[in-house]
Amino acid sequence: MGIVKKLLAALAATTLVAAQDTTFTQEQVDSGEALKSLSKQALDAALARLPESGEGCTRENVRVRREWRNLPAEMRIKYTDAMLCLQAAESINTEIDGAKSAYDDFAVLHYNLTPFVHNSATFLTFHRYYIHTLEEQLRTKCGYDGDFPYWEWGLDCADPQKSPLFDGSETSLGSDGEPVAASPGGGGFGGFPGMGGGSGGGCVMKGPFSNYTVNLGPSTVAEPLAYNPRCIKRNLNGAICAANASIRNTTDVITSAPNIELFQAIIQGDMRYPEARGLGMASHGGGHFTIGGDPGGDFYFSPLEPAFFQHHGQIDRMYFIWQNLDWENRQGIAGTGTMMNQPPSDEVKLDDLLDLSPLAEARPIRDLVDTIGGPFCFVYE
Ligand SMILES: *[C@@H]1O[C@H](CO)[C@@H](O)[C@H](O)[C@H]1NC(C)=O
Ligand SMILES: *[C@@H]1O[C@H](CO)[C@@H](O)[C@H](O)[C@H]1NC(C)=O
Ligand SMILES: *[C@@H]1O[C@H](CO)[C@@H](O)[C@H](O)[C@H]1NC(C)=O
Ligand SMILES: [Cu+2]
Repeated sequence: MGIVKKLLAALAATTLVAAQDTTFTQEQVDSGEALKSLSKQALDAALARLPESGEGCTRENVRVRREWRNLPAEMRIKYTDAMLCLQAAESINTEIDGAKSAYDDFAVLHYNLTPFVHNSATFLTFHRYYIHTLEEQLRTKCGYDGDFPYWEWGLDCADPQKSPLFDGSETSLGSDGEPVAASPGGGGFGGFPGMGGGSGGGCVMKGPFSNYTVNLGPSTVAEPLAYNPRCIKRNLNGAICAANASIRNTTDVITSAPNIELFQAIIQGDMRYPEARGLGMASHGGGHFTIGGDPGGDFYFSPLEPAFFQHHGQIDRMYFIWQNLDWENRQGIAGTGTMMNQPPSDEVKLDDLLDLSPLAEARPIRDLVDTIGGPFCFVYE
């Protein structure tokens, strides 16, 4: 080996070592360079656990989830077309008045499980399995053959209305809601008093979902599952995004959480933990209330907002990155089966079942902790 080649090899080796580093300067964090590095390290680590080819999930057939703006325009249109198709497909909840479509069935399931799958042991695995189930229906019922998109909120905090997700173009998920006077901060589920209002509040004006009818909810009415047709409202809020869903915030959650108990606490702002108590809505609520509106701001019915699945894609991506930065030690779960352990319930174990019937089969949670194991075969770019 020539001296130059030797030098280059030595350089490559040091770069590799440096790449495993999770300490960054503030500038690297705020520019997104740090998150890019963490994301790449996690992706490489996940791929390294896969066989090159053969049976099951491999490096050849693994699906790659991408940020919305990294999907080609025609793939984004295919995606929203498939969502519209699901919103027109038949419901299997024939006994439930408000469930008119296969898409509504997802809202019914989320409504029923909300008290058990938020601030509990199953928050991350439930939403992982839930999004995957929607993705499968988009493929099997509606012919979607593209990549599943997530939303990196932090790219859009400065001006959510100009976001490729919400600019109202045919390649977006539709526009902001029509501006209404004194729109309550956060909108939807109770609102959040004292918080600055968003820029919309009324019906979504333009884009693929401007004709979409929300069929059930909100959770604040006497019969939340009754048929209650209405427009989809949005109330985009860049201030909430900047306060809790910025690139820095996302990066900090990933680098600061030492174990699953604190990771899930910090990502949700679980008040029981001193480390999370000051975070308000934290990443999870921050992303939700950057969209806001009805049903987007409704704790129980937010999946009726199409962007829910890109928002929760980002939550799942954070989980994926965090796990794969230290895979050996990050396959566990923590907590009980009820929200904030109210009412008190048993510690959830990896062998316990997570039941998504009638939409997907009950699975041991053990099968759901790895995006390239059990029913899953995907990674995040
Ligand atoms: C919504 O419906 C109107 C009236 O039927 C139609 O002109 C318009 O193209 C539709 N918009 C979308 C985005 O589907
Ligand atoms: C989120 O990040 C912004 C800067 O992007 C910072 O001002 C804010 O304090 C952070 N919020 C939290 C909860 O750390
Ligand atoms: C955002 O995070 C801050 C802590 O920096 C917290 O005080 C505030 O309540 C959060 N805001 C929202 C809207 O959740
Ligand atoms: Cu949820």
